[in-house]
Amino acid sequence: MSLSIGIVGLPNVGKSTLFTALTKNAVLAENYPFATIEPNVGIVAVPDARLIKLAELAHPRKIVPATVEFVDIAGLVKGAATGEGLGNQFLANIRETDAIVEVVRYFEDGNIVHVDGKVDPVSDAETIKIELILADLGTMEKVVARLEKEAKKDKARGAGLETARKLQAHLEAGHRALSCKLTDEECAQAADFHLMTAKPLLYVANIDESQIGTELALIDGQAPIPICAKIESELADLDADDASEYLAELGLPEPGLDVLARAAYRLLGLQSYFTAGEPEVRAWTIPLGAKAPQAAGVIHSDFERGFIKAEVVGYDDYLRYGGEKGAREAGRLRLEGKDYVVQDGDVMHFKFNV
Ligand SMILES: Nc1nc2c(ncn2[C@@H]2O[C@H](COP(=O)(O)OP(=O)(O)OP(=O)(O)O)[C@@H](O)[C@H]2O)c(=O)[nH]1
Ligand SMILES: [Mg+2]
Repeated sequence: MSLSIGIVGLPNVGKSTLFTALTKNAVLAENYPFATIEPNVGIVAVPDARLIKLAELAHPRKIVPATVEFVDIAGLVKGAATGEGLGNQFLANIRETDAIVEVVRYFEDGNIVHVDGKVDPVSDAETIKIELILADLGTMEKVVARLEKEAKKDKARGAGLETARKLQAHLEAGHRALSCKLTDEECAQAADFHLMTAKPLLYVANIDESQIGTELALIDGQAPIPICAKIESELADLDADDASEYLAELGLPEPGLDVLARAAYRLLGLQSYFTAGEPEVRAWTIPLGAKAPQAAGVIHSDFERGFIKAEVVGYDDYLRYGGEKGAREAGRLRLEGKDYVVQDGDVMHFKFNV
């Protein structure tokens, strides 16, 4: 499962600064060096300290973290949906991402122009919300026209038309598609429309050093994740020791990027399980509630198709008994079948037959 996140926001709020910090961040990333697909697409390792602990016991040749793809686009401005600025043409680049991170400017800096003349997070977020809704309305206009045509020829093919109209009305009322109540079937149809406002959204408050530790007001009912993009990009240039010293100086327990990665996982209802052996210790991304065969399928579809059983050691047991061998001897290695609901941090081996 390749998880992808689009970065949006007004111009000059620090999107590219955050993107650069994310993609420079070398934590565990040697197996995924900043993989540039296009200049604005970066593959980022998901920081997970558990990988290091597992590696201390399994002595693998390499460590492979889970990854997230970030896509940076140009800033959106008021009127983007009707052709103002550059941003709107780049929205297409993030149409197929799984989630959106919206960078909102909190930092004050007279040298950095704010497009609307003053720093106002709530109003800025409202501007972006409106532009994204307008972009979605543009999409829906085309979708509805197409489905109407198809429905005329063949009723069954117009099945999504009602859903499309429902979403259109919801967007016209000024709401995000995400808040539209849909049945499972309607949801499946709506997925084809690739609406921006149907994606889960995280706000990142790009703050000043002086704002570290201050409480931030909610944006549209959500707590923003405070990140000092400028500091993060400086941190990314330091080696591990210097970075932790710098963090301590600033009074930060961990880099903001780690907080962001975790928040994104939570937002999307994801978790990790691990495989640990001599070739590699590796994190795999699965949805919360995934069963063993689905987890196996993330490694290879054959593993899912021919799933027989899984050998599972809980993360804590793996550490407590010094690895797989110890856990097995202590009777803490379980055999689980196809209905097993995988737990975050499980260390797993799959038996399969194809
Ligand atoms: N003082 C201060 N400046 C910042 C901070 N983050 C970014 N900047 C500066 O703000 C300017 C714009 O940052 P970018 O990251 O390019 O902004 P952007 O959102 O990508 O802008 P567009 O791509 O034009 O939409 C740059 O000069 C950054 O150095 C911050 O936390 N504090
Ligand atoms: Mg930029």
